[in-house]
Amino acid sequence: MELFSKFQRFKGMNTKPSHTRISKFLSLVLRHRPEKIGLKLDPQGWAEVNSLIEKLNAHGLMVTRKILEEVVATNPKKRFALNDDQTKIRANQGHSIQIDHGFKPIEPPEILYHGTAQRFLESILATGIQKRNRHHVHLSADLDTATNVGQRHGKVVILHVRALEMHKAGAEFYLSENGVWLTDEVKVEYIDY
Ligand code: HQG
Repeated sequence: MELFSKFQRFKGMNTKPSHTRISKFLSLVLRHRPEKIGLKLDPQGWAEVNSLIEKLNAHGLMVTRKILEEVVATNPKKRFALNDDQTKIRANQGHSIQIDHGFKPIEPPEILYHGTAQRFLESILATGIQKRNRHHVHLSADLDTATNVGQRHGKVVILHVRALEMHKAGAEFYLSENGVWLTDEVKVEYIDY
């Protein structure tokens, strides 16, 4: 048995995928390409848990309900949510497919932060912070989170966004379930750094 599992690892046929691998694949199918495994999302982005597990398994990612619940509960960025009766799952934010998040507009704090790479600075200071491939521009209430987000792209620079002033001038802000502040765009005049 042990030999068999070693052999499987050797062949790259890992029967017990890591939480990170499952999380990355969940991000792909719940945010971007549900059709990759034939999954259907409802207009609010929810998938049936039973159907998701069945389709993940059919595509070679061996996931049980218990493991799925662990991945949702322990995900460091709370990327996924289960509904109240645990029958449905969705990504909290970060979709590229069109879904109705049901986010309610809410007043932001005075300052929000955006971590980005220095190489983007010139372009951002010319055209503002744009949502690019996402549905919203992502902002953080704290510097640590903004730093982590920015570091993904290279040498980090933290931009200070005068969010409350933007809001008073008519911009909508939303707060996702995992604490990410979202808005449509940030114009240059609201950025300090
Ligand atoms: C930059 C992760 C040039 C923008 C994180 C960013 C976050 C511009 C990059 C979430 C620009 C887009 C989002 C302009 C914006 N010119 N560059 N005019 N406007 N940019 O990854 O905010 O792992 O799409 O500064 O934790 O880095 O997905 O956005 O550097 O919450 O759960 O274009 O992604 O969460 O990069 O990160 P991204 P982001 P997940």
